[in-house]
Amino acid sequence: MVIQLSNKLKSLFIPETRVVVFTGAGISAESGVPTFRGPEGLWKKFRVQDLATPEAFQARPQLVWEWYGWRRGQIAEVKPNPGHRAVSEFEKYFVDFTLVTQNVDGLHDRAGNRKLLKLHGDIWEIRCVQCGTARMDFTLSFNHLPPLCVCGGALRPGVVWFGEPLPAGIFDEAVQKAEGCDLFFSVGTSAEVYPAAYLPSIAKEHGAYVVEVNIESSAAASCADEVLLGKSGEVLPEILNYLSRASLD
Ligand code: BJW
Repeated sequence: MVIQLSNKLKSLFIPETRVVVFTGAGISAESGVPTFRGPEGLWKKFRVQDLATPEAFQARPQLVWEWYGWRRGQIAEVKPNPGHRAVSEFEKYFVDFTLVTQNVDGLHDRAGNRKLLKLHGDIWEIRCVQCGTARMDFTLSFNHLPPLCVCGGALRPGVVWFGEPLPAGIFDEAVQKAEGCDLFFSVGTSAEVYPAAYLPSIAKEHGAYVVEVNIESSAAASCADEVLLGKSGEVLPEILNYLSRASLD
């Protein structure tokens, strides 16, 4: 695949450029993780209010756990794809680099990214609703649903449901990075869920060059300087090629 990049974008391919990559479910689609809002998206088959709100968990914790157990099982079977791997190479190339993800699947960690802000938590984390203790737990099935904490409280998936605040300090740090970057990539997100969806326009308002990578234009396109239409697993490795060539020049 050959994609056309503007000269402006190519001129930013130097290690000193401050870069933020903001990702959503689309980057994991090619690994086989379903997105939320596409024709095959999770929210076409399941109701948000039954599964992804604190009220749903309070009313039917077992159902919510079963659904997250099914998703954990799906994610355990898949691997990071070339899009994830390209983003982990970006982290090595740019001196000031931040990955801000809405994804909970852990595929960016598995691809090797370390400068990572997770806005919506992590499906592999479990947290007690009573004492707040959290830990990573890669167990696929539990003896009792909901599993219980040593304090006796119910354990829940460490993700952010609708109506819940984002993890303390994480969104503020993402805003700070968006405000201070020169180049902002919005990758594989519909940019419909707030406050995360403010980030592309925050970056733009503070002078960043904003590039969207998506199979179709999203809400983020309205503030993008450049829209690269295509699969992130093809477009991002292509950008990495340009970076590698730029570093040889
Ligand atoms: C490809 C591709 C390929 C496909 N290559 N591309 C204004 C301000 C603030 C809040 C609000 C507001 N307006 C409304 C709200 C409330 C609400 C909200 O945003 N609602 C909207 C739906 C209108 N927000 C919240 O409730 C948030 N919390 C909050 O606001 O708290 C306030 C508060 C403060 C203090 C006290 C109490 C409360 C929380 C939002 C939590 C979102 N949670 C989820 C579930 C996570 C757990 C789980 O996985 O189960 O997060 S919902 C779901 O959407 C998930 C995602 O991270 C998120 C975003 O979805 P994403 O990643 O963009 O996926 P899709 O499917 O939408 O898009 C995929 C894209 O990929 C598409 O564009 C495709 O084209 C593309 N694509 N294949 C490239 N191969």
